[in-house]
Amino acid sequence: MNAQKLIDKIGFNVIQGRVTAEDEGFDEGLEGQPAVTELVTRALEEKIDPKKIVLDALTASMETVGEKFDKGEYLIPDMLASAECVGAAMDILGPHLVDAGIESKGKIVLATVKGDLHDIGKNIVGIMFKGAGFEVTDLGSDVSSERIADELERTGAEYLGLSALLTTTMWEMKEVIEALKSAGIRDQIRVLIGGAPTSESFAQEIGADVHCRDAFQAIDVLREMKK
Ligand code: B1M
Repeated sequence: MNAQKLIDKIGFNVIQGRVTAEDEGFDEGLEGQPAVTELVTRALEEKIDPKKIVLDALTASMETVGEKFDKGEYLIPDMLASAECVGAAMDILGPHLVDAGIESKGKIVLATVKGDLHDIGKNIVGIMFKGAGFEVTDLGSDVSSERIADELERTGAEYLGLSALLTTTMWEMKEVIEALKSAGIRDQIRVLIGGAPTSESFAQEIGADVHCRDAFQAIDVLREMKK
């Protein structure tokens, strides 16, 4: 199978919510056919760039899942099944995204903001940061601004990565920045933000340091900041 076909097949199976060959999937008649786990393993064996798998297969297919949810074709459990596929794929891909030295390159706290349960993108970012040698404290999702400020003080981290996927919760990022100001630590922390509804202009508007389009750009940004 050529590389593009394999990428397309991985994406198709994420949309179908099929982690392994035993899974039925959204459509009928797929049971027994290779699914995300088998296909991602094969893609690595065939030396397909893990970055291509993350962006062109996993991220792109989650866009389609979102569109299907918008149109009412998919319900919450269908989105969750696809989310599980991305998690399973990242378990396999994680070690292949590592280029770490032994020495820590710095500390970063990561969180999806309060009211927001979307954690797939943030988890990918976390895997990438760890792989690049940063010490990551991942606070999970639905995290309050107070807790984020406390954890930054506790860990002494110099970077904060915030994620939001909802147009309603993205404004929580501003609350976090205000909380850092109140705690008197804003000047010591570089704030990176990401998530589908966020943008460069939004980052400027709320006083964040930088917007990251995806996990790979986030790594470039962090490395650039270290120089
Ligand atoms: Co929801 N959801 N969801 N959802 N969901 C979206 C976001 C939505 C766009 C779908 C749609 O309608 N088209 C829509 C938001 C609409 C809006 O706000 N305008 C939506 C909605 C409406 C909802 C609910 C309100 C549905 C409901 O209950 N009626 C509800 C809200 C729950 C809540 O949070 N309070 C809800 C729930 C869920 C599930 C729980 C079922 C599930 C999440 C499971 C999970 O995360 N564990 C889910 C999912 C899976 C999605 C979609 C389909 C996929 C999101 C995703 O994982 N994308 C999503 C549709 C979409 O995004 N197109 C959708 C893949 C991921 C790799 O990309 O997260 O963008 P992303 O991360 C990228 C970059 O953005 C960047 O790097 C990542 C990797 O490259 N990045 C960062 C992200 N964070 C970063 C942080 C950084 C740097 C870069 O810091 C340094």
